[in-house]
Amino acid sequence: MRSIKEYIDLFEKNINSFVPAADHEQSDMREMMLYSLDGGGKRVRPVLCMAFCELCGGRAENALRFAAAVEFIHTYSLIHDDLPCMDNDDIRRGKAASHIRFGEANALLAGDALLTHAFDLIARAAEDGQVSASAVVQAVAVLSRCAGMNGMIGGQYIDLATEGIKVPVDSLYLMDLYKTAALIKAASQLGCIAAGADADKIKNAGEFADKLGLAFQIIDDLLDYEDENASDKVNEKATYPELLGVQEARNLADKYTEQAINSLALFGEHAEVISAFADQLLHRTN
Ligand code: GRG
Repeated sequence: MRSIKEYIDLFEKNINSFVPAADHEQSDMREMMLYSLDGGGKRVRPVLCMAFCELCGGRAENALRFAAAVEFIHTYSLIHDDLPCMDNDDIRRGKAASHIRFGEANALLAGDALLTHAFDLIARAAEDGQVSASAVVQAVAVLSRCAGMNGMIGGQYIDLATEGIKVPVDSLYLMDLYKTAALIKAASQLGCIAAGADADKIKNAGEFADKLGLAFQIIDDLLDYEDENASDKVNEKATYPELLGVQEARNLADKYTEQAINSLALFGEHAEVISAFADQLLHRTN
């Protein structure tokens, strides 16, 4: 197993090569896609994808296209999430959001292009012989479900539908399981799939990711809670610190992280790279 930094370095070295060159005059699209992909993200999902691949006996290099596919979908979701019709944020990863830099219509298209190209990347992983054709079919099924109506998009729908409403914690749990944990689950499971892992390992990776995703969203809420200008406040969103108070919310994030780590038992001692990463995300400051 490599270190987290080594996974990030491997990913950063390859990410640009995964953005398609334009066939004709729409070449600005490549720049728009790169602008958002390059923006200093933590690369949580690619790290998990590559680490789970190695944990299941595969090579991180063979999971790179799957890892990029998930990061492309994550990046599209951030571009669309920032649009005025969604969370209406002007800044993303410390720089102008895509729609501020390129205009709303172009931001919408850059997001669409990232989403669509994610599936091209997955298909090409088999063409290059990095993974088997059956792994590609499995990966498409997992990623499209996790990113779609019963995954990330469904969670975003609940998020928008409940703006201004003081929902119970149970609803928040469900919303975050869809909105945030689903894509983290796809990343973890795609790593296992790239390595040709069995159904038990894929299932356990999913259980880990559900809990990690919930803890991740609670920390995201806590970090936002300390930021006066955060869109959650402006949009009157219910969050864990709003509903439970800061300490209770933190305790819950601790509890979910512990549960996530416990669900790695099946993977043996090498899983400690992923446990340490979960712990690092629990204590992050951005
Ligand atoms: C289809 C118009 C349209 C919109 C879809 C799907 C969607 C909008 C939004 C997805 C919901 C979303 C943005 C969830 C937030 C999850 C989350 C905590 C994101 C931040 O992830 P990090 O911290 O970001 O990993 P970095 O910048 O580090 O990559």
